[in-house]
Amino acid sequence: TIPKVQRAAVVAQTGQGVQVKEDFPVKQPEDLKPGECLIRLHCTGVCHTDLHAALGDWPVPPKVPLVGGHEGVGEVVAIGKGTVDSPVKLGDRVGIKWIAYSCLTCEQCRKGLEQNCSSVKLSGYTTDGTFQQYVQSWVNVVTPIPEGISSEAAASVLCAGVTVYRALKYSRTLPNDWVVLPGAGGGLGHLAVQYAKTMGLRVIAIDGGEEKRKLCVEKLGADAWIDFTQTKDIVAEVKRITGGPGANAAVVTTASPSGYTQAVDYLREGGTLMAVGLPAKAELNASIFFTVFKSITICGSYVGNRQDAVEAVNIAASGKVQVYYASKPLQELEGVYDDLGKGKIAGRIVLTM
Ligand code: 8ID
Ligand code: ZN
Repeated sequence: TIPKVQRAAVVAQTGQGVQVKEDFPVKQPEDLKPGECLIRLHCTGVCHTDLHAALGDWPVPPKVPLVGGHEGVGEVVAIGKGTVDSPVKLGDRVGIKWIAYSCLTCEQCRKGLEQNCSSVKLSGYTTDGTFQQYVQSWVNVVTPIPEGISSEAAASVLCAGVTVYRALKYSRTLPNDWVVLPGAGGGLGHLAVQYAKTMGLRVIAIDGGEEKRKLCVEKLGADAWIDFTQTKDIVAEVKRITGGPGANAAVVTTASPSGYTQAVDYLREGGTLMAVGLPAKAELNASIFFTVFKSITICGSYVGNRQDAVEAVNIAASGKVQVYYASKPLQELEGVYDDLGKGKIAGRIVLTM
């Protein structure tokens, strides 16, 4: 049976913290429209995006009151009456990602850019997300979770994994190429190191501090490490590591603009900069002359579509990518935000319900 109320972490107004409520309403099965479903969540990852949402620091504001969260895994407990041809059934284990809903018929959806659907809904931003025990979703958009991966590990793949997998997929790199990963010790970055290795790339991990160095180099097998808090000339260091010409690509996943500075300068001719991290108010500074003269490509890469999600989850379920996470109860979300803001979390935090 589905309860009428539940535990949820609610942002009443952006910039004013989160309150954990025990009496937040649960969408009832009889209120689901055709195509909608209800998921009982096992757990949810906490992405730096959720902190941006709680702070309201992005140029596009979230809804309020807001239940954040977009890395949820749970099981389907209800499907809206009148739903036809559902790809999932009651009891299936599924994932909730940032793209909560896309129409699948508009121009962008037809092109596979479901992220840019003209009627897109975003989990934990424009529709309530996964920091609650029950979340309403859509049968055509949830990600099936295969056996061979725990719900906790699958959770972080649904945003962090999907996003870096897609960014690497479109980074125009070939096996043995060098990729630079500023933010490598964070939630997105630590998965980027592993997807990159799986794709046969050589990895230069950039982040700060001994814990993140250990994670990137000793646990995940990054080929080289640069501590941005200690290395003065990052461009020279990347060039030295690559034997002179610089890296073939960079996938930047820092939540601060500093991860972007000099990226164009340490790329070799023909290189690609994949912009992923979303600092609140920042401009991308690149020399127009050298962007042209070196034939540099600069791309924005935004989460991924359903196929990217299936591919990223399947690679993780095959054991090639491991999520390094610590579990905490949902009630500790506020403290997790503090740590994320200070850059203190190596890997991911996964909240249990
Ligand atoms: O679709 C997208 N493009 C997408 C999807 C998901 C998340 C974008 N994001 C965005 C988030 O909104 C956030 O702005 O990516 C950014 C990173 O998210 P995250 O991985 O969840 O954050 P984190 O765990 O805090 O990791 C960030 C890492 O960057 C390091 C920090 O030490 C941390 O490990 N870092 C920073 I801050 N400045 C750095 C610098 N100058 C740096 N590493 C290297 N050089
Ligand atoms: Zn995210």
